[in-house]
Amino acid sequence: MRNLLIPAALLFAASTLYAGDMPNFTDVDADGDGALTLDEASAVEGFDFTAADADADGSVTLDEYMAAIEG
Ligand SMILES: [Ca+2]
Ligand SMILES: [Ca+2]
Repeated sequence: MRNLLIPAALLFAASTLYAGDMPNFTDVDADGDGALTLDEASAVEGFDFTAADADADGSVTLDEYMAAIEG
């Protein structure tokens, strides 16, 4: 029973990600400085930091985050 519950939870998490249900920028920005570091962004499962960082300055702004999660 326990072994069946874990994959079900993972499947559910994956399906919500594909539905575009990403966390709010302010929730991910742990220190509230208005930009996401690689560490902060790594808390978002399935988020491609390098792809989202459009100007490659090592941080993801709100604009870059929104563009990334909206595809
Ligand atoms: Ca931050
Ligand atoms: Ca950037």
